[in-house]
Amino acid sequence: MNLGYLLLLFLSLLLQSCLSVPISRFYAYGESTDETFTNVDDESTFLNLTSNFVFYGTNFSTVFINNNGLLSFNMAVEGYTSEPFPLPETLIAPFWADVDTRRGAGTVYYRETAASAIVSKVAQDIALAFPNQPPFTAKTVVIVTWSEVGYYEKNDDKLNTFQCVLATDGGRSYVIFLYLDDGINWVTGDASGGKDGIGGTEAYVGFNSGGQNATYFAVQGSRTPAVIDIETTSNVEVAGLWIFQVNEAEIITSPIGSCGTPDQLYANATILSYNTTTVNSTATYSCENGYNLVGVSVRTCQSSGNWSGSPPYCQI
Ligand SMILES: *[C@@H]1O[C@H](CO)[C@@H](O)[C@H](O)[C@H]1NC(C)=O
Ligand SMILES: *[C@@H]1O[C@H](CO)[C@@H](O)[C@H](O)[C@H]1NC(C)=O
Ligand SMILES: *[C@@H]1O[C@H](CO)[C@@H](O)[C@H](O)[C@H]1NC(C)=O
Ligand SMILES: *[C@@H]1O[C@H](CO)[C@@H](O)[C@H](O)[C@H]1NC(C)=O
Ligand SMILES: *[C@@H]1O[C@H](CO)[C@@H](O)[C@H](O)[C@H]1NC(C)=O
Ligand SMILES: *[C@@H]1O[C@H](CO)[C@@H](O)[C@H](O)[C@H]1NC(C)=O
Ligand SMILES: *[C@@H]1O[C@H](CO)[C@@H](O)[C@H](O)[C@H]1NC(C)=O
Ligand SMILES: [Ca+2]
Ligand SMILES: [Ca+2]
Repeated sequence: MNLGYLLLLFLSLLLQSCLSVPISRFYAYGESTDETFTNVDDESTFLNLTSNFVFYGTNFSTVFINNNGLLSFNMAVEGYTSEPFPLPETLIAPFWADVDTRRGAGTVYYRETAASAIVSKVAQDIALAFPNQPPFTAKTVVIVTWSEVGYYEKNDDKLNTFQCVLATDGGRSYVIFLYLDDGINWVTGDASGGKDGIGGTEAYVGFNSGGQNATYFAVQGSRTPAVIDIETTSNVEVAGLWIFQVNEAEIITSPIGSCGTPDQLYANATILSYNTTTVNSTATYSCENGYNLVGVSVRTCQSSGNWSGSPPYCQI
């Protein structure tokens, strides 16, 4: 390893630590403003909305909040093991896995609001994610926060903190997922094949239109071990922040960071650099001196939202 490489590594770590989601980046939540949902396992509640939320082209007036990291329309969904989309239910999955808040392992906060501070924070986030769209003024915003939640069965040794924000002006609708810096520490419950919150069937992150021929959008890493690092990935170049437009027939991901952080499948081939995560960005991989790289050394962010090729590895 030479000095230039170490410097690059240091700078990229520094950059990453600045552009992450601390608790102060979350939308305001708490006992004084929100309804809470605590000391439960697979339960659900709902909010009747003051303004319809348009999702995959359909108006919904009620949103169900399911304890297991999942929102749904039409009905509550109590499934605790994530299933691969497409599914018949209409779903928004910030982190669908077996949350268990019994024994005081966390709280789920939720509320609907049109407070001006929230509406302007949403406007800023939408402007960040969709810089070419006209300004957005939400009529209503739903904020659901899973704060330091444990996992089935009654485990509190590892806790997750994440938030899901729904915003609509009656026409355009957006969903924002926020994952706390270092805030995702388990991905599976004991009844989903996991042990100590790891392994088994991991959490799913994405959107599902529902119905007979459902369309869906899965965030890369869903239902894989990689989902434990979701607080380090992004589609807007802020680690842990994901922003989507959801009212059209297809989910629209932010064009500013479409590929997310490039993946490093093998520990022995490290990512030397990547400029951005937008379309046409490049990620360069390298090996230590004396080793040869097997596979492509440069991957390009494609408009499909995937890095081209697959991660390389190193051999003597
Ligand atoms: C929510 O809306 C449904 C259907 O319109 C109604 O039956 C129910 O009473 C409402 N619940 C609350 C808490 O407002
Ligand atoms: C949804 O409701 C709005 C009014 O809130 C209406 O203008 C719009 O046409 C409806 N859209 C659909 C797809 O039903
Ligand atoms: C779903 O797709 C099948 C096969 O393409 C088709 O026969 C069916 O009519 C579709 N159903 C709906 C509700 O669109
Ligand atoms: C992008 O990668 C995902 C899996 O991570 C895969 O399901 C999808 O088909 C890929 N898309 C394209 C266009 O290659
Ligand atoms: C990416 O590069 C291709 C080929 O050079 C070009 O056609 C396309 O417009 C570029 N896309 C963006 C978003 O820059
Ligand atoms: C990233 O770097 C590559 C190679 O230098 C360059 O071709 C590409 O345009 C850059 N992309 C962005 C988005 O800066
Ligand atoms: C690097 O990792 C790959 C995949 O695990 C392995 O096949 C390869 O032998 C490793 N190379 C070295 C030099 O350890
Ligand atoms: Ca549960
Ligand atoms: Ca993590």
